[in-house]
Amino acid sequence: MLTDRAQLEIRAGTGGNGSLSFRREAHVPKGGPDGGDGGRGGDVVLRCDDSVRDLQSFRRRVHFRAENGGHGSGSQRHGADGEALIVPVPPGTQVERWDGTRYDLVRAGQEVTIARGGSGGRGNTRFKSSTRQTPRLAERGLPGDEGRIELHLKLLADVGLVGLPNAGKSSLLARLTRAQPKVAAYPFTTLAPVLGVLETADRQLVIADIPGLIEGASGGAGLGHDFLAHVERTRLLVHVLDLQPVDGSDPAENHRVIEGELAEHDPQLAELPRILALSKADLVPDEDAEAAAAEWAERLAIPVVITSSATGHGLDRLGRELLRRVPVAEPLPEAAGEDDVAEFQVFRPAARGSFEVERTGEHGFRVTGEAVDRLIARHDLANEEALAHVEHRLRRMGVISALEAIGFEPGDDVELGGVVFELDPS
Ligand SMILES: Nc1nc2c(ncn2[C@@H]2O[C@H](COP(=O)(O)OP(=O)(O)OP(=O)(O)O)[C@@H](O)[C@H]2O)c(=O)[nH]1
Ligand SMILES: [Mg+2]
Repeated sequence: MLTDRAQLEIRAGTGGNGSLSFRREAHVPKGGPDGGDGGRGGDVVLRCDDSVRDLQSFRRRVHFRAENGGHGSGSQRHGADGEALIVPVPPGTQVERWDGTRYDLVRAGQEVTIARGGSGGRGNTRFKSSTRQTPRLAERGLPGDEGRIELHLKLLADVGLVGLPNAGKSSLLARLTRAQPKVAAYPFTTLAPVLGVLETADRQLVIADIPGLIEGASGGAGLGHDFLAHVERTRLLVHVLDLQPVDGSDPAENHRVIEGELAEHDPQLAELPRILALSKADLVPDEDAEAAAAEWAERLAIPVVITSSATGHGLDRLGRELLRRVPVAEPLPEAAGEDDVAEFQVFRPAARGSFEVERTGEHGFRVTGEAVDRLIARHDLANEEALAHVEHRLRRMGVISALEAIGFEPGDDVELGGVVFELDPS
């Protein structure tokens, strides 16, 4: 059986810290700064891989973390970039990211960078200037993207077997492919779709055995909606119709019920090409089966195949019809980028430089905004020089004057990036 939903916890690598270091040479008491930059944290990438058929492996493992960037060190050595973590997912996987962005991974080779690694911090070498010969500050690396993603596998089958419960769908799949779905003499034996592959020398056709549909499925009866969602992406349907149902129901009425539910769920399903497979032919006299087939062929003007999973009658012909009528899939176009994959535009955070200031008490203020948060995350505020640098940057960004405009005075408490500290810009 196929697991068709999974939730994963994703975390891209944190960037490495920049290094605070000075050259040491025998004859120079104190050399210039030589701290290298931290490396970038690794990305987490989802890759569509057709050797993966389902989401089963995500039952055992839900945490996926990419490598952190290495820290910078003296002698201007940069930290190594963290390696990306590649997570293979089966074709047909729909992904929803924590921010609501959705991706469709349909064909082998498609990739999506689902979480970007954090950038590395700059080493103190980069802070050297004519007025600052011995910078005693270096940046910290930033955390990478992190969050929960949901995977939803809509089976990517070429052919869907549809019909009422007990019609003989699983039996047909077992005869046409190497799949071994459960078969039993009662309805609702198959509770989740099962895939099988019909193989020939030069082609593979994926066939999905869809659990039995019932009247009202399109309105949600049974597990109707879930099952019908699986049918959506097939390219051909085999309607499996029992020639002589044990419950004594009328095949024509049964046929009408299934077709009605398909059309009700999605009018496009009504447009999919079809083959009618009359099942369990071994249970009725040959001439009755022939007569029924002729009648259906005239009524529907689609191929009608008389089959028996018990004797194997008609199965070769059914296989040939499937191969003939399902078009060969086009190969993945070259250089397919992420743009081909994203169903929706990536959600963009507010402009980088923007921030908001607010008063939280008589001598308390709060500043929020992405750029400010990043600035704070970058620096060790216990380090005097780093703090002075941060204050300088806040002033340049206009944060200090915005604070002053709402009554801030040097020495007041200010919360920046979630940290409260006394701000005394000189
Ligand atoms: N005699 C005979 N019995 C068959 C044939 N095909 C299926 N059956 C029987 O019909 C019953 C139902 O078969 P399944 O293949 O499980 O039917 P299904 O359509 O998958 O049923 P659900 O999974 O419940 O929707 C079983 O008892 C099968 O042995 C056939 O060609 N000849
Ligand atoms: Mg079944």
